[in-house]
Amino acid sequence: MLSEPLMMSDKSDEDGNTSVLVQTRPKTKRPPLYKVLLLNDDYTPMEFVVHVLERFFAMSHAQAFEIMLTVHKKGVAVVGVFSHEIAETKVGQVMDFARRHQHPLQCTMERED
Ligand code: TYC
Repeated sequence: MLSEPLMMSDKSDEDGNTSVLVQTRPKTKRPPLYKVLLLNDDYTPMEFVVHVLERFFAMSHAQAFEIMLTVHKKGVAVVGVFSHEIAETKVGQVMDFARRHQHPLQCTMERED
């Protein structure tokens, strides 16, 4: 939605004084979105990463395998875009799951511009 003031009228009275009525639109600023990033490392098994993507990011096996390979080759990939609260939850779930399985997998979040 536009956030600039909306000019409604511009009238002058009997003395020639002008007044401007300005209606500002209600500010409905959307909250920022956050990218959840998965980072490559040399030790986490590929199958574990695929499982993480299926389990926490609702990806199909084929989708999960593709993203896992992207991270493996490029070092990092965006695995989803969420509100701050959901992104934090996803990062926490992945980090906790990796830690419990003693894998060094890293997951972070980054504000979208
Ligand atoms: N590089 C890891 C390996 O060769 C696989 C891997 C992929 C690890 C993606 C982390 O986010 C990751 N076993």
